[in-house]
Amino acid sequence: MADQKHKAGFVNIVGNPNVGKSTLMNLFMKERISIATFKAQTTRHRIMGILNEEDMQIVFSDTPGVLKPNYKLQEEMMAFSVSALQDADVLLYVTDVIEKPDKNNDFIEKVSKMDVPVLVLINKIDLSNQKDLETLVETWHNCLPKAEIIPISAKVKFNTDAVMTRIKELLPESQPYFGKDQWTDKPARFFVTEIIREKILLYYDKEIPYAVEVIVEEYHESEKQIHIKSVICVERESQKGIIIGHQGVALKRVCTEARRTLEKFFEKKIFLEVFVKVDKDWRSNTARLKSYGYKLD
Ligand SMILES: Nc1nc2c(ncn2[C@@H]2O[C@H](COP(=O)(O)OP(=O)(O)OP(=O)(O)O)[C@@H](O)[C@H]2O)c(=O)[nH]1
Ligand SMILES: [Mg+2]
Repeated sequence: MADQKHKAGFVNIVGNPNVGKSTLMNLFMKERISIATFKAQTTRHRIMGILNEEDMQIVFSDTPGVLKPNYKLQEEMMAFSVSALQDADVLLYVTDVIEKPDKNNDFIEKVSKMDVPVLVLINKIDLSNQKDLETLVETWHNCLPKAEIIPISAKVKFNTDAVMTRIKELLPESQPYFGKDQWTDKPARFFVTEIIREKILLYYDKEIPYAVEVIVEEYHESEKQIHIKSVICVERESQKGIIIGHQGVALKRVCTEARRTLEKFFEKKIFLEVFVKVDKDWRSNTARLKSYGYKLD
């Protein structure tokens, strides 16, 4: 169909923590672009996944879950989420069957004032029943009357194809925003830091994952292998001990699991060195946050 016009646009995924935003983006992208774990506040950045077809380019943005900031890092995370309200062509407001619709009224108020199409995706319906779901749909309809409400399950892929079809219908006519061979806005090093952070979210409790930032100090890629030197930064000396663990066992597990995931992700042999360093109170330090990439340009 030679005369068919090209469609392109920003499809931004927002919502509260832990509702399944990253899981959904990965499903749409058919790729594990954004780390997803059972812990809230897994996503800290705005991460783009670019889906290219011959006549279409969908630029998905996964964003941090909306919360009331308690420290500077969370303020920067919220700036990423709010930025996704500003340039969306289609907004996916993700909620789930667990959270209460009145949890973040200020953000929902902003969403209600948007002129672009909004799809409210009620995720995790595999955990609900027909009766409760009907009530929830009704509640969301009252909350955001202009939005389309679609119950889904990212886990069992229920209704997610229908969401994709709807997104394609709603996408405006436009030339592509990125090269048609580009699939993300983030460099390879970013995915290294995220995969290591994913292991820390999975294997450490309480405050530890939230006090961690991962940086890549060296990244050398050749045809068959990648050599990486990375540093896990924590806020205090006591956290350094916990990350390393008795006789280094805990850190070794992080290294081994991260290397495995990285090898799958990059489809190359990975040599991974990981060090641990104290970067005192980095989460509250504006200059540090900027150097770690948490400031919007
Ligand atoms: N039962 C069920 N669990 C789901 C579904 N979708 C996602 N999850 C789980 O929900 C948890 C959170 O998923 P994420 O994708 O990390 O959620 P998120 O909204 O990106 O979370 P933040 O980045 O912290 O804001 C993970 O344990 C997922 O496996 C679903 O449809 N059903
Ligand atoms: Mg996420």
